[in-house]
Amino acid sequence: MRRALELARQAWGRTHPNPMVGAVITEGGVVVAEGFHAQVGEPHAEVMAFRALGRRPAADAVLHVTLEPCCTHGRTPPCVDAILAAGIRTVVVGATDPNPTHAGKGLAMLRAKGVAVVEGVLREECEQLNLIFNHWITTGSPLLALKIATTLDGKLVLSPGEGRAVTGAEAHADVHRLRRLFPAVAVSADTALADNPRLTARNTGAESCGLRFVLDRHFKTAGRSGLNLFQDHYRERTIVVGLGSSAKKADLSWYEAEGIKVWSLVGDEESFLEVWAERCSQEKVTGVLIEAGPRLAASLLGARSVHYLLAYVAPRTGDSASPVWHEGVDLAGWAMRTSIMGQDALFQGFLG
Ligand code: AOF
Ligand code: ZN
Repeated sequence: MRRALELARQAWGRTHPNPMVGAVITEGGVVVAEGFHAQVGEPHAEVMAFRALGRRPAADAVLHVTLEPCCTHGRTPPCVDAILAAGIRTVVVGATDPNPTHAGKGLAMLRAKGVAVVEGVLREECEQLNLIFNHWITTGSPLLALKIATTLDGKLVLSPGEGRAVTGAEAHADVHRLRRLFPAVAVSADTALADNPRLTARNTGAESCGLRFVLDRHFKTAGRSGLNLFQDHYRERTIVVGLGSSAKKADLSWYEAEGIKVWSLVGDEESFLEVWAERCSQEKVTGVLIEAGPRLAASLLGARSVHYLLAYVAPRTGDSASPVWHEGVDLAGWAMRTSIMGQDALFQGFLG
């Protein structure tokens, strides 16, 4: 199952709206074939493994798959049929498919045909792998994930002159991994203007870029042709989202002339994020990673408008004094060791 998970991850961020799935066939405990689901419309992981095997499986062959095999005709035929046709008698499964049209039915069908089914192997990892799919397929709306990087004293901004990055190299790489995973990334207009981000994934491998939302209620990015989001070679993936009621004609025609997409929403300040999420649902955007600055983060958390939180915490202090810390203390320079203890992060080390 570990190997099947590795295989599934080879399609990291490329299977939307489908899940990532990996499959391994063993005979006598030895791996004889592997497969994974590469992208929507392509064969499922199980079928890829059967193809890789290229012959009838041995009588003792076991299929290991990270997600329950499907039992309905979607864009591709049911995997349960392929498994039965191949004569596989034992199937080991990681997670149950949360898709309501499957949701345990595939497992029941296999058992009804006398196939031995072992479920829940590395279940947590197999479920976590598809957190976007799991939300999308059960709600029909995008998983809104908020990413924040704060200092130990909860600030999102460092003291002037300390540079922009709050967290270190590993956390930074992790954010790029997430950008690769999510079909879309969002920032506020304030962040777009202040940081001029690119929002592409580029830490390892080839650069990739999903949809890039600029949450800009009053279209204040109009005319800012110097922004990377408006001028790099992924600019057709940038969408400026604002309120139609506060849109000036001149502003909207500027975006149009520049060839930048605009979603001019019907709503008000209060319903803005909700209406945006609804539009995402219509456009089949299954998940959005929101890289928020202080104001957007506070409003999203306050209104509980996001489903998932990624909070990176750095061992240093922010731009103003806290009850405990002076501003601008950098513990990272003091050889801190970080450990995760249940839900808490521990920073320990000698203060140099
Ligand atoms: C599997 N193996 O590798 C995947 C599964 O439209 P389709 O035919 O691609 O079916 C999509 C649904 O099938 C998807 O919503 C999910 O429930 C399941 N995905 N199932 O047995 C796979 N990708
Ligand atoms: Zn399938």
